[in-house]
Amino acid sequence: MSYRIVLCLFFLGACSRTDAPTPSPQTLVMETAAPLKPSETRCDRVFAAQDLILCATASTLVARQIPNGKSLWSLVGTGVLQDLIGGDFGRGPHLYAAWGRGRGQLDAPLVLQEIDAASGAATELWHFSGARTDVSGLFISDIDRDGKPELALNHFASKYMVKLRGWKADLSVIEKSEMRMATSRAFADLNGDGIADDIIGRVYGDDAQAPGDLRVDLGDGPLPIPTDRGVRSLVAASLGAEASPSLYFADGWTQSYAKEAKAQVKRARWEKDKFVVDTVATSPDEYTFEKLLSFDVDGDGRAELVAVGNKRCTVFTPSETLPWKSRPWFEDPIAIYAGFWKTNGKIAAVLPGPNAKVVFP
Ligand SMILES: [Ca+2]
Ligand SMILES: [Ca+2]
Repeated sequence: MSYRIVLCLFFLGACSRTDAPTPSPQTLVMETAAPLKPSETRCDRVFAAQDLILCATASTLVARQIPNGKSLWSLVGTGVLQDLIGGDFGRGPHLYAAWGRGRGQLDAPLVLQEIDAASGAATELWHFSGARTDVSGLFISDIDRDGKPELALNHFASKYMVKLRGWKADLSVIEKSEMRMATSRAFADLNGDGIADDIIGRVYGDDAQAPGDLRVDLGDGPLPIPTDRGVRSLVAASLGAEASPSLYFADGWTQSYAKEAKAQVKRARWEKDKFVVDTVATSPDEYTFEKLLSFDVDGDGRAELVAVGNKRCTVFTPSETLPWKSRPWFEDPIAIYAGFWKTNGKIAAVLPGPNAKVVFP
């Protein structure tokens, strides 16, 4: 059995393509002086946060220290680890882990934990038992336009409905309304007024046949951004000569994706008083980009666009000329589960699994 199949069984639901949750677009790039050893990432999923390599296998999370790989602590959660980030939203730096359903654990609750990175001591922030306990985004952003960051969890509240729930530093809760299949969510200041705007991408629309869509709330209610079909992933980033972030999104998702969809990245850029949309990147043979990231891959001081497609991970170099030039980074069916580290001044992609490997661009 291929690892992809095993992994799909493990993350039952996470690989069911028709209604799959989009993985969180946020991947932290950590700095480390020592090279990483693949043996340190032989697990189901790997995450980078707070100078730690965090490896999850079933319900167990192991934290190892960079650079010596020494096991620091481990903890046992519920179900499987669906997402993990490091950050500070006014409570000091912590790790935040979201556990949900998985293989053999279809009834597992969704549990959000705040973890002390030094000791592994975990505090439960929230607990939810629903029909579908899948996470489709965990991040720290200003989600209520008050200029202060919140911790935000985008999660399935039922089979098709997705809800964003946020916590302020005092743990008071912000609940946003549910939307069908709103699997991509981000907050970034797209119109340059200094306030983070609410970005919602959907793989499907309001019923089984309706295509997905994209909208941005600049503070005056949702503004539609034209798409061909459903949006599979997105990232807000300032690339090339951009002074403020544009929205980059993988357009074209459809129910018969293998036949009809073509992987493409579009850019929605705010110009004066409207969004202008261009296609900046395409793949010759993939049907979608499942994850979009932005960081400086080659160390030239400028961020590139990193697109994880259904076959490979590709680096696109921003330019005024469209489409952007691309170069493949690595080909792997589990590319979606890669973590990215900076080691000896170079970025490395780290792949988990029985054939764990470290790949430089
Ligand atoms: Ca806020
Ligand atoms: Ca704004």
